[in-house]
Amino acid sequence: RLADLAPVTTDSLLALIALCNADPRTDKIDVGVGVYRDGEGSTPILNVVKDAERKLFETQETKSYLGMNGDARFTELLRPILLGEHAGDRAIQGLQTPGGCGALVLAFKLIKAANPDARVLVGTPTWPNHIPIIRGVGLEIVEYPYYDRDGCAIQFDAMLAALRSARSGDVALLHACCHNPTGADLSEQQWDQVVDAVVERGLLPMVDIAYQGLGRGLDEDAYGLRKLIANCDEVLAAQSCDKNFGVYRDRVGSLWIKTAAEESSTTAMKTVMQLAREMWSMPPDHGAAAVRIVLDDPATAAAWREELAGMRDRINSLRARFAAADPRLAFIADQYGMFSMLPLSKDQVLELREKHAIYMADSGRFNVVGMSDAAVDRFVSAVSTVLAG
Ligand code: PLP
Ligand code: TYF
Repeated sequence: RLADLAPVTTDSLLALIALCNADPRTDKIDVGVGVYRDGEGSTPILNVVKDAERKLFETQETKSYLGMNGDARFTELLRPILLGEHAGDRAIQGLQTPGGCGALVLAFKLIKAANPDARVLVGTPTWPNHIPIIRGVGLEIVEYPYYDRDGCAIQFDAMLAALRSARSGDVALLHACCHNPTGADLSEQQWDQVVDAVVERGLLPMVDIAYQGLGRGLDEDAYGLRKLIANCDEVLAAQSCDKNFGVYRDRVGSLWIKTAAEESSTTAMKTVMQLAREMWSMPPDHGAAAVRIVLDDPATAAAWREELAGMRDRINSLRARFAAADPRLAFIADQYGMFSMLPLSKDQVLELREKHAIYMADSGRFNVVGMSDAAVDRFVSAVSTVLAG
């Protein structure tokens, strides 16, 4: 019976939003969930997106069905942004999905359909949502060491050794940039070695790219993905526009598949559409339509790149500010994207919550761009106090 269902552990990041909302203290700081906040501490809609939505409202003539791959022009316009020099390769095909999450589920379902015995190699730590998504699809997970939180460093040799000892056909889940939850990204040189290991072992690379443009830049953040594409016959990429267009709740993303030939990619695409049909049939239109309108005009596309650079610059300037404020936070300046991980015990995280009204994940992960400019000093001083205690 439904009444006999076992209790579930909820998404701890989403639970943290509710916990912080319920705190009556007016100076509370929410550095839990990953949304960009500006100097005033709010998450505004990008100007280009607001304008595109107005245009959409005024010009859209129908809401009849688009078809299973969603807005094909949206994926076509994303192609050069994501793929760079590989944009013309028709053995790489993409389709619109409900957010990066939709792309991840589809990708793992596709893997399960092609090779039910494939194991997924997942760096530790990774984005907590990866685990239930992979398990939900029924694939086995094998962890590889990625980041030593207390040493504030990537465990690169151990990572490489783990990839080199994997089974041919295993899947290597890799974060393209702005690693969530650590902010610790591979250097280009390290990417080159990872690509070599993936090729040598015959692994299937599965790239999660949810923050393109928020780290070093649009092209720089796609370095690893493009290098994999250049060297591997088969590559999967789950892409999200939710962060770099600030359209989180509209659920905008895409899945990209490369196989050795256009024909087999088309078959893989058809398989993926069949899988989508079993879940949501077609992705929601609104957010992707707004993104398409922005990218379809060179002037608004350039304006988006500027707004994106503004978000990136704010992230990096806050990183520099944390690093300058306390030598124990110096590592934050060498990392990218919205997150870094503080070497705090769970008790220290709770102390920040209870004594200082600062809400971060139990893991010590915090959103570096989660607070207003005015709150930075209070945040740093609370963290320094707790670290010293
Ligand atoms: N992958 C990573 C690493 C993320 O941090 C996120 C964040 O939401 C996603 C995928 C999914 O993105 P979306 O919100 O578009 O589903
Ligand atoms: O890690 C984060 O905070 C973002 C947002 O189920 C997020 O990626 C968190 C949980 C979730 C979906 C998105």
